Amino acid sequence: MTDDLLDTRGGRLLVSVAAAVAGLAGSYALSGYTPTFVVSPVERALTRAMPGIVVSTAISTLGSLGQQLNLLLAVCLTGLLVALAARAAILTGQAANNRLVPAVGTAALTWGVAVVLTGESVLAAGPAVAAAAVVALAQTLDSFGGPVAPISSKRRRALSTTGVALGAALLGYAAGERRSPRTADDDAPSLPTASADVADIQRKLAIAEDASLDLGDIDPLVSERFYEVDINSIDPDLDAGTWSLSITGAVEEEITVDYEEIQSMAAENRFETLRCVGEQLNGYKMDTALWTGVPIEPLLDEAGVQSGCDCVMLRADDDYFEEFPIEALRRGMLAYGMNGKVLPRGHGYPVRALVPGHWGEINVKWLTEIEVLEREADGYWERRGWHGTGPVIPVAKLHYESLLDDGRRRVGGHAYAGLRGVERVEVSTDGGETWADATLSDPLPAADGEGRAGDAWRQWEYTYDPPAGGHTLVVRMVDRDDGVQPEAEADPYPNGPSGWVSKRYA
Ligand SMILES: Nc1nc2c(c(=O)[nH]1)N[C@H]1C(S)=C(S)[C@@H](COP(=O)(O)O)O[C@H]1N2
Ligand SMILES: [Mo]
Repeated sequence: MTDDLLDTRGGRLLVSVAAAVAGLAGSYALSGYTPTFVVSPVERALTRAMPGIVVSTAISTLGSLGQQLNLLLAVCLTGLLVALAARAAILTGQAANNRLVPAVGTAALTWGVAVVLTGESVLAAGPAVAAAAVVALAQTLDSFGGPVAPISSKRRRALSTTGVALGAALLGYAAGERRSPRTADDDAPSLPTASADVADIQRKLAIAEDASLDLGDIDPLVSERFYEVDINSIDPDLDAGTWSLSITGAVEEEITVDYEEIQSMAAENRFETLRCVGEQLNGYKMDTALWTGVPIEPLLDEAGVQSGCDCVMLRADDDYFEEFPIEALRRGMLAYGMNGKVLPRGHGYPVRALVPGHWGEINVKWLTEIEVLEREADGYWERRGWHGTGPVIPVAKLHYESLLDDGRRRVGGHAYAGLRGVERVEVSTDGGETWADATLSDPLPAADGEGRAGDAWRQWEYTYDPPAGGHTLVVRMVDRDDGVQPEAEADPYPNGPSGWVSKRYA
């Protein structure tokens, strides 16, 4: 028995794990945070395999933490695959007494693993070379040691190997960060004037700014921090040049349009609010943007819809799919712009669907296919027990409160009712006995400038003298047909949050 690091089980374990860390870093260095990163396919498979009840509970109780745990699990599993590859190569090399096999074998096996996972044969060189380099280094350090080297030198070699793997991880992380497509909405480039009526966008954004109530830190009428909900943590990274959208299934003629064709159609700029069915009643997954895009109806007519169920399935590049009545899609648009910018990656670049008045989940991002169906089918979330394809449940939220110098209290928030439109917001300071009207922001303008936007929220504010002793504040919204926001309380799962937002002041 020699004193080689690789001759002990612990040494082999250490080197295999170090090779795995370097391998993941090597993949990240070349791919960044995109679907060609080796962890991404594993994460997608885990997301898909996760039982519905776990996902639903994770969403409503853990929020995005559940997703981060899933990503962590995917990182560990992918790392395990690379570590096993390295270990197999090391053991084979030792059995064959061949000094080339450990590193070369690690490279070949890791490359294979990466190709099977991502289908990318060139990018697979990243993890392969990085993992093999760590194995080769461990061997090289071993040959410096020699059979009579003291035990401390083995420890030093173990430390060097760990250090190199961590260094590789840091370098890979830095390189990958630079390669990762930007995700902040503000970083998206402005829409080119050829594909957008920039003057109309500027005018509408200015109107929204003027109409916004000044409610401290809460979002104005055009959200500054638009929420994001994705089934995977690693979003698709699509190329508008090769992207296309097909209308398939029960149609007279299947049609396909590309990005350029969509950009050449008559566009419009629409304010529209999205709300996630999985958010809390007074949560923050409800936002509004000015979207630029084209109406979907003419494309449906061109294809000639012949559905047996008057229903349609939208499919996306992240393997997401949602089914709902085609009627709703006829009012929808294909959006490629958001607040005057090119649609950001996190919100569905290059093109997403917007379906007015419905829960966020059918506003499919990274849209690739509109399949007209013969028969009803469940979408991604419906398979997991959610009922989120219908109209949103109206809500008035309470996100702002401040005490004025004169002792009065000022409260405010957003109210949204989908296509019903917010007509009034009422506030009660006695637990719902009596109600007073809040002040509302002016409605946002419709796409064509005539009248109000059909599917946008409004802000409300109310100032009052807090009664002596405690009191309960309740807020509710009234729609354009005098329909009062449902009072019945319900958790987000499965139909979306319902009830009146209230707060007890001692
Ligand atoms: N392709 C795809 N589209 C998607 C999703 C997704 O995970 N993948 N999430 C949906 C959900 S649940 C919501 S609430 C909205 C959120 O849109 P946003 O991330 O732009 O706010 O997108 C919907 N469209
Ligand atoms: Mo959602």
